[in-house]
Amino acid sequence: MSKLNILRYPDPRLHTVARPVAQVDDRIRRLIDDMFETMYAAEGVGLAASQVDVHERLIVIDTSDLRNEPRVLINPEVMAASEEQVLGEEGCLSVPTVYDKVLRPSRVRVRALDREGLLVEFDAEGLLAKCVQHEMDHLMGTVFVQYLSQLKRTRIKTKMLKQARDDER
Ligand code: GNR
Ligand code: NI
Repeated sequence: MSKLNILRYPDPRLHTVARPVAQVDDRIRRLIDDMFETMYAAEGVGLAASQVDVHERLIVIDTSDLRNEPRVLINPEVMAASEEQVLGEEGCLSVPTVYDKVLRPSRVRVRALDREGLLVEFDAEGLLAKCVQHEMDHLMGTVFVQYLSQLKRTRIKTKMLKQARDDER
């Protein structure tokens, strides 16, 4: 297994639209293992393949407290979303140190393939619902800061570019 490099906003590659996974094979399962290693090392609750510069529709998630409930979503689809929306705090491993509120449906029904290529369908609410929607946005090339005001986004870009410069020293 290997830990992968996570792209940082405003890297333009984060805005690539991912294509469906054609075949759930050993190559995809190796990528899944590497993504879990990367996500757990970074202490995130989810990671989209887009964030590690692989533009295929694949997400790993673990929203459990004990970090022992890995969940794989391949070619995920939202089958239904609640009318009710909630404002929830979000963060992103591609935008470290930035947290802000985003308005999203409070519950979603999701259909996807698992690591064996089998169809799974489940209802998500709370942190899992936020996380699934946040990760599916990544697959569409959207980073949560795009929902914030232009002023906030400009400030975030400046902060990220400064952080990247400081990291190089
Ligand atoms: O670790 C993460 N926490 C989080 C908190 C609220 C809503 C979404 C997330 S996902 C994020 C990891 C990440 O960047 N996934 O793309
Ligand atoms: Ni993210």
